[in-house]
Amino acid sequence: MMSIDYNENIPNNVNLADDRRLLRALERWQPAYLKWWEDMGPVESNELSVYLRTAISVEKDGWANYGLVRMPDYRWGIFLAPPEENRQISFGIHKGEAAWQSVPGEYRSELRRLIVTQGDTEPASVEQQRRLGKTCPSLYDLRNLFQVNVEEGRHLWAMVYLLQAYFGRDGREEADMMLERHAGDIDRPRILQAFNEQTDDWLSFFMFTYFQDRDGKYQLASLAESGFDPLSRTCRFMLTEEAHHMFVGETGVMRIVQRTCEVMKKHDTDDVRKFGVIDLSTIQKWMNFHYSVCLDLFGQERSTNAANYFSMGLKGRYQESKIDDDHQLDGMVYNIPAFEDGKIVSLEVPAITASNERLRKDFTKDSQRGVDRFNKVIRDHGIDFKLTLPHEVFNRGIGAFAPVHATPDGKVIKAAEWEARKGEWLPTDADRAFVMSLMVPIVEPGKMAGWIAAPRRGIHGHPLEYEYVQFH
Ligand code: BYC
Ligand code: FE
Ligand code: FE
Repeated sequence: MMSIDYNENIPNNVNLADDRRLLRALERWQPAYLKWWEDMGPVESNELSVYLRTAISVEKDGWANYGLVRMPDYRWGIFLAPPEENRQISFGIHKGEAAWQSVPGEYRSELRRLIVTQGDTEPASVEQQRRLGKTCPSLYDLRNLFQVNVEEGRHLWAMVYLLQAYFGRDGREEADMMLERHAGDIDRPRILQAFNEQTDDWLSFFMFTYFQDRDGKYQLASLAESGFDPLSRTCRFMLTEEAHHMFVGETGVMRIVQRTCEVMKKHDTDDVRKFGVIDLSTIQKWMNFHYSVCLDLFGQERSTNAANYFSMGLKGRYQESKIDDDHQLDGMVYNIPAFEDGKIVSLEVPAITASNERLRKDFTKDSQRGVDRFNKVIRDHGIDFKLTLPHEVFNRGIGAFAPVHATPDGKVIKAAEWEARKGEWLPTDADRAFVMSLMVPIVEPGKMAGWIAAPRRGIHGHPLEYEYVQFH
């Protein structure tokens, strides 16, 4: 029998070599993962060599490792941020106690559920993006797509490590199921709805990495506060990768806006589809869709699950330690939006039940910052148009507004008007067909598709003309 040296194949800083039980579990899981990558990962990518960044350590220069890699040979590893000495639980009823180094028995199922939900999103995103490589706007973008994909694959490894190392048999079963649910599968869909949506064009990809990976940032940051120390350390390292995903999203949307504005100025019109670029109102529709779908990812405004996660010390608030309060929320209140008697109202509820809503607000503030930068590009071209995040009541599937129809500026409307007008606000089949019509692959080094501006600079000091992906 061929045995694989996992110390070679799975770079790690968790002493895998000393834990034979865990090694065997990962040994069983790895071929299934690779099979999943082949079946459900980036289509026809196995023979490509991609200029990838690989984490080789958690130290500052651990990211300095760049090189051409065949993606199936990517060294998916297990990295935890270095332990913080004498770390204490910083919130909830166990505040001040030593952080847990093993699973607290009484919270086992809640903890497992959080890890499974987090883990499920990672391969889901790879599945959603799997066809994009066929229509890349440039080699630079193709490389960035694949960089994001391999890192999401690694995030799955990170959660699978936690399940297999700390949850025994049911953890191993959950690890297997991560590869059995699939994005958009009717019978076995991914857990959260946004991870079942289609991401077939590059405008969707950039909106996804702008908004949906930002949900990732906020959820991971909350889990990084966890009293379960291995989860905290895992998430802290994952966050270093998340920053790049959001960079890809923000600069991607920015470059599309830039190109559209240039063409609008050149031809002095906002009717630019005929020039092969994406008009600003179409970009707005994509934004309306992706932002509203991502708001759903934060769960109900008022949630007993969230209250439990907080009081148990499993999932904190964003930057918990920087918040100036008792970190137990005794007697504290928080205002959440609600829908009562046909009107949007504000309800005061116990703060501990409102942490989903609070995190959603943090996300919205952060999302707005980049939108302001997109609008600056538009303004700098002397164009009178502003991209806006739709109102929180718009197009919601989870929470108080799920049963309500509303316009992007938050006016509640009847179902009939919604049906008649939703095509003004959300991508229609015709819009999707138009955007898809622009998606023709550009694979000549240094060349860009006509609907997107070139990035300011290349990757890791290389010029834009560098062959970031090599075809054999
Ligand atoms: N879709 O009490 P509630 C990322 C369910 S992204 C479907 O409010 P809770 C990434 C809910 O399960 C970050 N169902 O729920 C990004 C519950 O079901 P039960 C992912 C939903 O638990 C890009 C019921 O509705 N990480 O990493 O407070 C690329 C009541 O809801 C949804 C996490 O999400 C939904 N959207 O909040 C790659 C962190 N929302 O109990 C990767 C872990 C709710 O009635 N997850 N439901 O059967 C959590 O913290 C929580 O599960 C949630 C939901 C915040 C998601
Ligand atoms: Fe991720
Ligand atoms: Fe990500």
